[in-house]
Amino acid sequence: MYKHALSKWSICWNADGFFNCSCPQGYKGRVCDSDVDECETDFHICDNNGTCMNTFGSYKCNCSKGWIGNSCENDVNECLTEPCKNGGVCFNTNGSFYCQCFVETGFAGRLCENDMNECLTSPCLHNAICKNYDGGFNCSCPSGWTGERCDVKLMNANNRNALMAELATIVMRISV
Ligand SMILES: [Ca+2]
Ligand SMILES: [Ca+2]
Repeated sequence: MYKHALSKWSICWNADGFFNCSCPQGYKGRVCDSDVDECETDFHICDNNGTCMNTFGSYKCNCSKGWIGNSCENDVNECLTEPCKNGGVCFNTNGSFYCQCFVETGFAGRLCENDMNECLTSPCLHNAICKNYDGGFNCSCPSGWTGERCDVKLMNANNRNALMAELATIVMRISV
């Protein structure tokens, strides 16, 4: 038995006029005192684009983002760290994750971290002025209009009468 620096043992035996050793994994050479450079082998040591680093008697994998494990074979569940902001829902995927943002919250972006500028879609009607803020927007309605998007006509005596006349016409049309 031959003892290695890393507490691994190789088995050596005598034969007629020579001896042989069976080396433990990671070592090579007549007396198993040389390192095997695992990174130079064709065998894919580090999965998922991990970078192989040779060490004496072994090797290490520096995993690319989203992967973990000795050979970078395991997916990181990023959702455990709750990366999605502002009520976004996290979905774990192999090697990555994504956030589903909800339009109603007024936030978008990879982590639902960016305020959506709703004013860019001209949500306010009747030439109302749109003002964007974090997580929402509001419309400053011109006179005669109200509602979240200035889509509701304010009633005054004149247009109330006009509406009644219009309704009367419709009722007459239906009843004929
Ligand atoms: Ca090695
Ligand atoms: Ca993942």
